[in-house]
Amino acid sequence: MKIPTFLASRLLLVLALLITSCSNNSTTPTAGSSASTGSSSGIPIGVALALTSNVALLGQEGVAGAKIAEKYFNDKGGIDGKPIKLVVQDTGGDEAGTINAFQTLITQNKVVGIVGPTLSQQAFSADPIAERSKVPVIGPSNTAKGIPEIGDYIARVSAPVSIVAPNSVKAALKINPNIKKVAVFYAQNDAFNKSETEIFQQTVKDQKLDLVTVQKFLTTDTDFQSQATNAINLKPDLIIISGLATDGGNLVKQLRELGYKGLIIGGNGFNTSNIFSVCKNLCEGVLVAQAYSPEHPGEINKAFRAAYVNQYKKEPPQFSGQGFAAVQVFVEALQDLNKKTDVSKMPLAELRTQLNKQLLTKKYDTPLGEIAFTPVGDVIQKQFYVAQLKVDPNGNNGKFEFIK
Ligand code: 1QQ
Repeated sequence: MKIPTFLASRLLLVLALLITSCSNNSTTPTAGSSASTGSSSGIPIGVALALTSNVALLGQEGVAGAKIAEKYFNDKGGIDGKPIKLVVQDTGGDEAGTINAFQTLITQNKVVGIVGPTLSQQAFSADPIAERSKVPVIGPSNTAKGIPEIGDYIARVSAPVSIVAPNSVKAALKINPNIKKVAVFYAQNDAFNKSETEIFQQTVKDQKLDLVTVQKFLTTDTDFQSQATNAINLKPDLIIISGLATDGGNLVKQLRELGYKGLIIGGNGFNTSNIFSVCKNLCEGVLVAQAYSPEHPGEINKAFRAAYVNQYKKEPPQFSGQGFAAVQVFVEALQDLNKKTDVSKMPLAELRTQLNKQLLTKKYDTPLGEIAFTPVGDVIQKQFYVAQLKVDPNGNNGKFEFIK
């Protein structure tokens, strides 16, 4: 069929008008107005953490804490009667998956802010996307140097390696004042582990100890025989490992199997009870510094701990405490904003910007204790702890025992 030219151009015009009216949604989007979340289901807060891959051992604990916070604050009335709704996107263990998760949360789920990602390695590539889109991010477990400095919209509730890591070296020296020779291991393909090992190595020097060797590995490694043998030959009294749960746990196991008897410190990547399934009873005695203690006094930690124990039948781990605190920061900042303007009616872009400003100005009474933020968005926290892994002889049950 031949269409006359004037008709064809009319048709094209109608088509063009149709397309623009569809894409330029005439109402400005507000929090919770997206089709996927729906205003009736609550103000959407994004969670971008690792639910799959080797990093899931760490990421799932963050999600568990965030979900307890969602229920806790909604039971208390949410944002002046309006509930919040967590939108969880799995990042997997790498950067590409994290970028995807961030993009989906920002453009499709239209979240007001993002809790995530799990690793600093992922944060360095995905946070700049949120920064460019002006979406506030709260890192629940990113501890490498330089995270808050990624941009104005990036903050964290996870205290940096420079503050947390030295505590475990001091605890090791208390247990064994005769430590002289120290061997350090780190995963060289991960931003957090590279950052953490710098602090550990500096602490060793500051304590006037002898750093006898620095051994490198990859977070994907399973065989550590050559590095472990190299270190053991130098007869260290203390071994310090910066790795993630699976590689770090396997390294501990192989060091013990090769006969190393001295103290071992694991960095923040060891901070999950999932480590027990990797090194079983050979995890016994490993020291790990903590930014959370289940024993922390105060109502909110009591409620968080009770909810966690009730659901998981064990004490809450640090990453769950931090996941809770990250959601709490968004909720309480939203509550404050809502006193001035109804946040559910605010245009989304404006709400994201206001929320980002608001959250940096407050103090929060969290399960981690009282926290606040520096102007650049780093957490200010007062109390830190050191725990020692305790495993029953058959290696099936383990726990983090806090050192007094
Ligand atoms: C980081 C970390 C990890 C161990 C968190 C799971 O501290 O990547 O910054």
